[in-house]
Amino acid sequence: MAPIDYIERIPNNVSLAENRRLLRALEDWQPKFLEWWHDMGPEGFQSRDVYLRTAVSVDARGWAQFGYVKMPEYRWGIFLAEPEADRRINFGDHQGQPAWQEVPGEYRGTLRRLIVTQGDTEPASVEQQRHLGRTCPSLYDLRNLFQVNVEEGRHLWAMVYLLDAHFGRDGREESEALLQRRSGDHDKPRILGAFNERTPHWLSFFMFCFFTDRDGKYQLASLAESGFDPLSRTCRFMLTEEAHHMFVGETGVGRIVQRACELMREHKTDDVRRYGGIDLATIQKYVNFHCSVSLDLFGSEVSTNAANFYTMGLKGRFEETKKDDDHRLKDGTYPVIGLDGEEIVTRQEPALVSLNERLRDDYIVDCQRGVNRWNEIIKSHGVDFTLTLPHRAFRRAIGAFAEVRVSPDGRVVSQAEWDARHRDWLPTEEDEAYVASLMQPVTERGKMANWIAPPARGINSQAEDFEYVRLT
Ligand code: BYC
Repeated sequence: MAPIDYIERIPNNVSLAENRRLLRALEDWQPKFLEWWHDMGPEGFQSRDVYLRTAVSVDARGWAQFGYVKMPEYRWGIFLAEPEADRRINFGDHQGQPAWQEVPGEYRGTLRRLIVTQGDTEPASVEQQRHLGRTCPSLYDLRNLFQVNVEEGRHLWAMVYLLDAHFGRDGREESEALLQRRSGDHDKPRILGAFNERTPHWLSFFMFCFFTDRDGKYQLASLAESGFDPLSRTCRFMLTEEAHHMFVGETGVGRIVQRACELMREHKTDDVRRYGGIDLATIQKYVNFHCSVSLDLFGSEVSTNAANFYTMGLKGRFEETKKDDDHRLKDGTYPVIGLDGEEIVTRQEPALVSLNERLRDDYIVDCQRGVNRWNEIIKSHGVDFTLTLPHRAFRRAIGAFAEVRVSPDGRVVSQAEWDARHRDWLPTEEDEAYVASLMQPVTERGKMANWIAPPARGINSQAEDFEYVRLT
């Protein structure tokens, strides 16, 4: 077990005190991070006590210590999972060689770009969610939002550590740039598409946590396989925190679905908007939107970038070491969907260039499991409605389907049909205005907004009326 040193200004389990140069670089970055947090982090609430979980060690039990913390005083730090003795590179051209403890010179630029792309998403999500506190449906949800936010902040620290520790001056410049780009900014946007979208209300927040954080899970799991050991250990620890974010998303949407069903039964109608609920048809449109945006985050179906990341030993497959093949993939093929004129067809492509699509497959299976659980809730209320994931080609901006219009059930459609139907498939301005109209803050202990059911249990087994955020 590696205890975390909380005596240092930057809590860590990487013996920071012994590395004066790195310590100086991070101490130089810390006030800039705090400035960014004040400017771009959660609006309001910065001086409030929030019941947060803080990591105190990186073993199975130690990363969950609960207590009241003011967000700017959260102990953001640098925690790597325990090293594995004699770890090897498990795939690609360097398979079998000892894992790298230092950046391999020939892959420096590629590795840096991967770390920067990952790092950029973390502050981006905090920026996207910064106004949500004002309209929280309950203190329970407000606390969960802030937990997610501080942990995304810590994930930024995790990537900045790698940049500062291993990439010298370039790394320090990239660390600064991570604080300078802004989600949705015309001139200096965040790197990946989904992180420039708005998260204007809590329905989109829960969908983001379900769909977009789950991309985080799959990308981090692939980077956790990296032959560059510090990246692997960093991502392994980040994954423990990521699980809570997906829990927030899945249970958040599940509670909205539950409330819709309750209102449908109570009032014997599908039109729960009349009673202040979010109807299932509207929820389906948000599923379509957030799923398609998140599918883009896996990149093109056929990608030489992905092949190179793999061959170089920098980014593996999901659960690489559990797979029973040669871990080089020079000969195999993989089924990838693409376009043949107006038809969507499956082709066998070389396995190496198909790695983005393979990861997207793993992701879709995982999303479907969550959607099935939402459908169980619907079924348990005797309601005849099934939520579905949109076809993977629906509304894509990256990859083979970027130039065509595809319906949620996977038909290539004409522009005329798209124009006639897209309002049935995606949230309209009216839907947005309706959902926004529901966003009135509820901050009394134990109370819940009318459009969402209460959680099944409290955080850390706290009572229903627990004061998760002290507002006075
Ligand atoms: N938007 O070969 P291609 C998370 C670019 S989420 C904009 O298709 P590649 C989190 C691409 O960069 C996880 N641009 O794709 C969740 C490339 O640019 P260049 C984040 C895009 O490179 C919630 C070009 O298009 N982590 O942690 O195989 C809250 C052609 O690229 C997009 C990572 O993503 C897009 N969607 O794969 C908080 C892991 N997609 O080279 C946090 C690191 C592609 O032509 N990143 N492009 O300039 C990667 O592994 C890869 O960069 C990608 C793209 C999977 C993203």
